[in-house]
Amino acid sequence: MIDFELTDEQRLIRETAREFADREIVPVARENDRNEHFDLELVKKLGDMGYLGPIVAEEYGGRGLDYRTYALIVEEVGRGDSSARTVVSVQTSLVCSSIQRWGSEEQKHEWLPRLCSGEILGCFGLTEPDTGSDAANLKTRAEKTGDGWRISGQKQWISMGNFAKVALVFAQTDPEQRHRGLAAFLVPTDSPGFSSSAIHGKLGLRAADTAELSLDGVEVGDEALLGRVGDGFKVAMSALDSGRYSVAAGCVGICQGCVDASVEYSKDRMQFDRPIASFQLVQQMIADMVVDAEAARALVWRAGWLKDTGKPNTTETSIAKLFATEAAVRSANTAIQVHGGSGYVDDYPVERYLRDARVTTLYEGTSQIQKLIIGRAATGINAMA
Ligand code: COS
Repeated sequence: MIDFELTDEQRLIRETAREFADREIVPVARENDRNEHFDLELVKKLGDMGYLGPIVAEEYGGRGLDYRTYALIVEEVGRGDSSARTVVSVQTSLVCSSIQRWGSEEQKHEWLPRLCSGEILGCFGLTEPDTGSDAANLKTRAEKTGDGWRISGQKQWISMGNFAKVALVFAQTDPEQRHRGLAAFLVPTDSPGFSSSAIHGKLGLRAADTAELSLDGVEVGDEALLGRVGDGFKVAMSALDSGRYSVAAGCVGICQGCVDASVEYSKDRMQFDRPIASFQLVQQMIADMVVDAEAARALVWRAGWLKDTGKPNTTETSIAKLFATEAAVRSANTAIQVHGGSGYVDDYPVERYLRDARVTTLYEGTSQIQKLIIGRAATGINAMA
């Protein structure tokens, strides 16, 4: 049975993450956002805390935590700053969890300890300029050479792509086989033919690095293959089962941050000789945010419980991701309303919450893709076929 009571260890980990976020993330979030600064000092601190691979087994340098405990950490980091949360999510859920699940012993020992400590960063190269929702239809090609592979193609919207030392690259080996021809490769980013360029002008996540990757005849050995040829789509989908969960947990943090900021502001702000928190219409906005935060958290914990108990969870993860990301956008918008004009400038975190939340209904599967996954499970009919 699902149990909402946290263990003593979970409570301690949550409290530690909360203090860490308040001490190390919140004070630098505004300047990093203003300056589009990818904060490597903060990345190092995240690594020192063990937040860059908490669900990885201890023998590979992780903390061996379960998914529910992971969500507690991600929520607190997400409350602090979604750009920092992106580092945790990409490194842990998209890169480390893929290597842990699909990698050989050699690959796990080669990459996981350095990724978990934050010594190096990884990135996840699935999306392409012409391939987003229809992930199986990607154009990057991997051709067999004598003792390895030659990879060519473009990847788009890749978080941490300018800083990563290893890129998990998805490529087609045989277009006739469609998704069953895909393969996943662990590509060192200093390989000849590999280059990246930064994407600027984003609405939010300005302190997160986002890149376009170019692979021009990049040569890798057979040992770079993660899983077998043909496993690539499953590697990607299983990574997204973890990644969507992490995004959802981060959005719980945004929802909670909106509640906290709005409660504090509305109790201080006086109008008509009383704090605006005493007005019913303001309390209604706060109540809506509280309900969103609580419901999103419950859905995330339910998905985490399914993962921890080894039960199927793709649909439940999509439900949590859909609800939590939409709730974060809604709550951030409402929180600005509570703050009035003050909410429109970056003296308070709420305008950044809105800008940062907005991408979460787009990436790692749009809200529409999540609905199609949920709709397919409900009806038994695949609207994407
Ligand atoms: N874990 C492991 N394997 C999975 C899986 C999962 N969560 N989900 C599907 N698979 C497997 C299926 O079992 C099937 O295997 P077989 O080839 O052996 O039959 C295969 O993958 C294809 O399954 P299916 O045709 O049902 O595909 P899906 O419906 O799962 O995928 C969508 C289609 C549109 C849902 C998928 O492409 C998707 O999620 N798109 C969005 C991509 C995305 O999120 N992009 C953002 C990238 S990160 S910014």
